[in-house]
Formats: sequence, structure tokens, C-alpha cells
Amino acid sequence: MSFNDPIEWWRHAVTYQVYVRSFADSDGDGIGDLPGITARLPYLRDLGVDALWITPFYTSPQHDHGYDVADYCDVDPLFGDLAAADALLERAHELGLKVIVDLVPNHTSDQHEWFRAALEAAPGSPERERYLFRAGRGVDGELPPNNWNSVFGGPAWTRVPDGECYLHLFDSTQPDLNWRNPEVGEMFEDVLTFWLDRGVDGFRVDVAHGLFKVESLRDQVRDEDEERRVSGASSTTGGSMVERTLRDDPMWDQPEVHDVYRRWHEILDKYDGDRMLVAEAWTQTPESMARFVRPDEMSQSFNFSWLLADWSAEEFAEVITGTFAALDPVGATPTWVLSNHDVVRHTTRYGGGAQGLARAKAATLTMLALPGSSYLYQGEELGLEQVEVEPEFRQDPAWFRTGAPGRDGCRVPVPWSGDAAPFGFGPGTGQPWIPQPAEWAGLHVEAQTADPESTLEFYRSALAVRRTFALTAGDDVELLDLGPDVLAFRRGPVTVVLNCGTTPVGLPDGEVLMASGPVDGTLPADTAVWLG
Ligand code: TEU
Repeated sequence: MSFNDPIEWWRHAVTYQVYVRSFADSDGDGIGDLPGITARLPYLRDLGVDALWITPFYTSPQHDHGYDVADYCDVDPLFGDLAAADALLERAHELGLKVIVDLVPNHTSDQHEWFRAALEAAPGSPERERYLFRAGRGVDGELPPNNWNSVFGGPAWTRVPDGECYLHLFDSTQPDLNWRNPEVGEMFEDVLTFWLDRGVDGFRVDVAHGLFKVESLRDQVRDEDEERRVSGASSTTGGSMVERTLRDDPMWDQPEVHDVYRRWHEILDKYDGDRMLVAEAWTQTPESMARFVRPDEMSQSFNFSWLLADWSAEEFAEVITGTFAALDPVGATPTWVLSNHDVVRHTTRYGGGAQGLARAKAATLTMLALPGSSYLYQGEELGLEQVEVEPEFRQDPAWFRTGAPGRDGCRVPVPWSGDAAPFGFGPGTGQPWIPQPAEWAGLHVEAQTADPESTLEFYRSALAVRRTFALTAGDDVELLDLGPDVLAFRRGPVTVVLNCGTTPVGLPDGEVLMASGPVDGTLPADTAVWLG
């Protein structure tokens, strides 16, 4: 369990994810924007994070809140303009914060000039070759070209008036690009250069595992088809070999994608200051995640395994050993994440209420002690829970395609101050795009600041204490056996103990550096501690 490469800033960074439309609104239209972020940068500096990742703010019809990009080299007027982006970068750098922006290379918006040209052009034209247009099946081409489904529900194909269909692994307003066409790669190299020249420190690469599809676009073999299961893959997890049955994924994680990241690595290398790439790749195994972070590819890949694990000391231990086992051979540093804009907030995943919050803080404290880089999602430092959003306010394309509630509940605008909504999210009384719960009056930044019992002050303290050892404690993690419901490990001088059971457990010797809840001699249930 170690990695020995020279220390670039991102290897040990804590990065705070800003969901742009829900962080801070400068102009009172109820939607967050770039000047809003800039005004709140001192808050992030004081929180103690090293970097921020900002979700897409480019020109977009906002069918998937910016993950449907119409112009990769401009700012949507909702969020500001290029001058506002430059001002944000300049202020962040003045404050010592790095800035990671989102790059969406798997698909464009249907309003991108390329897709509009493709619709106007004929089947077989060069314009259509930038996307994945195919004839439908069936007598009149009325059936989709294959059986793939959209991640957001329903078929992954939409038919255009001349009868051809185009592929969209997400919403029908997000047509997938044809990465086998060199024009596509050239376009994105220009986009990278455009933002690198403006001073961004890195890119979070959306759907990094999706760019290439199996060339034949063959059907996916599904469990319910009972035709074939792809099995036999195995992996070292928790020290033992376990059999895994993998999904057949002809649309994801194709080997060709790695050439793209090798080229991008070379582009970033031409710039100063350790610019970085972090993959959002929902791969099926830690081993496939590790392929994205080979030395000549990306810097990091989000490690979603903890986020997908249940509240269980055993599962958490498997996540840690599995992660190191996969990354060690490629020499990459791990990343850790518990919440983001696509998943139910971890307070709520762990049961909500007082227990959910206690567990969320305990998990966060445990994560922050591990070597590598951690990602926080806006609002988790306030202990916010997932919100039940009324149907009339839901905007997630998954909601429109399937009727499932979707992801809006973790995207409710951040409460900053005051007695009533918008809780300082924007000026005046203009309401945010999703209503904030009234009880957030007691949870906002102002209410929690300087209260030693608050979640916010817990995060501030934890990040401050982390700084005292993050760079010096080394990268070796030794798991300790303190009983079946306890996750315990030693990293250099720091011992970390997390009690996932229901009764208090005894603590090893050591001074309490930081605890996620009250500790006196023993460690209560749902609590974690750092001992020095
Ligand atoms: O998400 C990619 C993705 O695969 C997710 O949709 C994921 O499978 C799902 O949310 C798990 O719950 C990225 C962005 O993070 C997401 O917000 C976008 O909607 C999506 O890409 C399309 O660009």
C-alpha cells in the first residue's frame, strides 16, 4: 500500500465540488453563477480545502444542467461570461485555491452547431459522421438499431424525420459523439488548450469511460436475456479472491479510450503547475478504474467504491484494501468521495436524522485520514440531507424520462444566512430554482459558524488537523483488528478508529486529535476518532 511519485498538489488535495447553479447567486435570478462563486471563495479558503471543481458553466440549453454543452469555449449567460470565468480563476489563485473545470466529451447538446448541421445534412454525410447515426431495425426502420438503454431510462436511440436514429446514452438532447472520427478528438484538444490557456488547474472528465463504443454497436447481452453472462472476472478484495459477475457493457469502458487520455496527458504536460485530469468513470472493478490512471494517462479517477458501500466496517475495509491493491501496480494515488451531485447525500444514505449525520461525519473523518485526495460535495459541510423535491420543481432528465424522482434532491441551493429562503443564496427575496426547506434556517453557514458543536466547525477543524499530517504521515495504511464492527487503521503516527457497531468499543492508547462526536475513554457507536 504505497505510492512514491513526486508530490504534485492534487495527490493530497481536498477538493470541494461546486454545483454551479446551486452554490451562490449574485444577480437574484434564483440560479447560482460564476460571480456568486467568486464572492464566496474566501469561505472555501477558510473551510480549508485546497481546490474547487466547478460543474459545467458553458453555453447550454440546460436540459441536464450544463452537461449538455452547446459551446465548449463560452460561458452560458445564466452563469456569467468569459470575463467572469477569468475573474474567478484570478481570485481563486490569489487565495491559493486551485480550480478544476468540468469537460463533457462523451456527448454534446443537440443545440451544438455540429448536431444542428448533422440534422440538416443527409444520411451518410460528414456532418452525421461526427455522431452515431444508424438506420433503424424492423421493416421500415421503426425499431432502434440496437437494444441499448439510456442511463436516464428508455431507449438510447431517437429517430429523426428522415428515418435515421442517433445514439444518446443519456438524454435525447445529449447526442453521443463518434470518437472514431478524428475531428472529434481534434475539437476537444482545442477545448483543453482554450481553458488551459485561461489558467485552469485541471479537468474533471465527465463519463470518461464512455467515449468509445464497441465498433459494431452490437446488442448488449442482458441478464434477463439469459443468453450469456460475462463471468469469471476476479479481483483481490479484502485479501481474498472473489468471483465477480460483470455486466456486458459494449457501450462503456472500451480500450480505445485510453489513447485519448494519453494524448491529453501530453497536452497538459506542456503547461506549468501540475495541471491534472480526474476521470469520472463508473467502471465495474477497481482494476478497470486503475487503467485510467496509468502513469501516462490521467492523474486521478473518482473512486466510487466507498460511496457505493453499505454502513459496514467490513465493507469499508474491503474498499480500502481493494483500492490500494488496484492502484499500487500503476503507482497512482487514491481518491475518496462520499457524495456528489448524482447520488443521494451520505447523511441520508446512512439513515438520515441524528444517526445519519453522526455516521456521515464519522465516515468523512475516516476518509479524510486516508492517503490521497478527497472530494467533498457542497452542503455536506453543513450536514444537509437529501431533500424531497416536489414534482413541479424537478428538473432531472431522468425524472422526465422515467418518472423516478431523480437527482434534484441533492442539488437544492446552499443556505448561507437569514431567517427565510433564499437564506442568502441570492440577494433579496427572489426564490431559488428549487425551494429550500424551512428548517435550513438553523443549518446555514451563518448559524453554524463559531458553534463548536456544528457540522461546519467539525469540517473546518478536521481539515485543519488533516493539514498537520496529510503530507508527512506517509502513504502506508495498516489495517488493525479491533473487532468485527470496527474499522481501524494506522497511517504513520495517526491511528483511525471507526465504530460501525451498536455498542461502545475500547480505544487504543493515544491522544485524541479529532473526533466526529463525543468520546470519553471509549468510542461510541457511529463515531470515528483520530488518535496521535
Ligand atoms: O454522470 C455520468 C453517469 O454515468 C451518471 O449518470 C451516473 O451513472 C449516475 O448518475 C449514477 O447515479 C455524469 C454527470 O455527473 C451527470 O450529472 C450527468 O447527468 C451525466 O454525466 C451526463 O453528462
